[in-house]
Amino acid sequence: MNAYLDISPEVKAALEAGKPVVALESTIISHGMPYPKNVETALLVEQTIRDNGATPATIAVIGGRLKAGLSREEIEYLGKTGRGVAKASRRDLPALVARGADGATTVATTMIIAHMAGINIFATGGIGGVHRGAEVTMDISADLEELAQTPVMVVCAGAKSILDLGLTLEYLETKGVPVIGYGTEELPAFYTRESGFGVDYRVDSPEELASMFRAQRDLGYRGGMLVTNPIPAEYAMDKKIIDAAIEKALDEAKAQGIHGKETTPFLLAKVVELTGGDSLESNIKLVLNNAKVAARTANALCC
Ligand code: PSU
Ligand code: MN
Repeated sequence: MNAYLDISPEVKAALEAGKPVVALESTIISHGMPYPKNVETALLVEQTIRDNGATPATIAVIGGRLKAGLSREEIEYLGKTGRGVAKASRRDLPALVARGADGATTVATTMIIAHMAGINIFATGGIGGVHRGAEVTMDISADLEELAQTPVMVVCAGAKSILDLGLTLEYLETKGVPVIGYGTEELPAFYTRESGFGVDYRVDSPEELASMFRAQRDLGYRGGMLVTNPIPAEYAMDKKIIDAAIEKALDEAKAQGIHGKETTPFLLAKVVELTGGDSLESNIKLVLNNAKVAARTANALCC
């Protein structure tokens, strides 16, 4: 086992017994949602994983240690500190470990640590991708490269249209990452069920997801698989409202010269502010829905 990795007793017991475990990220807690909803949601997501027969392993860096499985206090700390905690993507881990610092893990880093711990499935809200205007800024999330090289299945609700969804799909195609629609042929756009872009394959059951992932492993691929699970219709947002908020958030980011790792957290917070919290409720519901699918797939994968 990696010398920097701490697996919580509960997660360790589950892994040793060959029981299903689902990884969860922590940037969604610190940078993706406001306090206290972020902490409430993180705990509710863990409960949803348990209710669906798997063990949750929320991942973060605490005091330079890579943690798979957090205590309630650690989740509370990340949620309360919010954007005061470093957002840790792949390039940040060496510094955080060497300095004994704390970090909230993005999709990329959560995949890295999950894989180190022997966890092969991970549930979240949305992934990072190719930003709008990336042909000039070259702002492409490290999440996409991680999907190309780390063998973890990521269950999300697609990507927010703060990103260029078409270019994000092109990038994933180039990198050989299968993009699966869960019960849909269309890529979901996080707050809405439709995006106008197709997925590579539609899959309708956790068992079928498990068999595709198994086949990918058996073929000797290095990379992961992206499962996109649409938000339940009753919680989906009005496309016009969310599109207007996203356009406004993008304009403000541009006006304020926001760039680099600040871009995504800035846009996420602005969208919540502009929609008066409606988008936050949708966000919470879709994460819970992804947790359920991931837990069921973890069961199908291991047993
Ligand atoms: N998209 C969301 N919610 C989030 C994120 C993205 O809808 O919380 C977070 C995730 O942790 C994701 C990260 O991995 O932002 C991507 O950041 P960047 O674009 O800087 O790679
Ligand atoms: Mn970026």
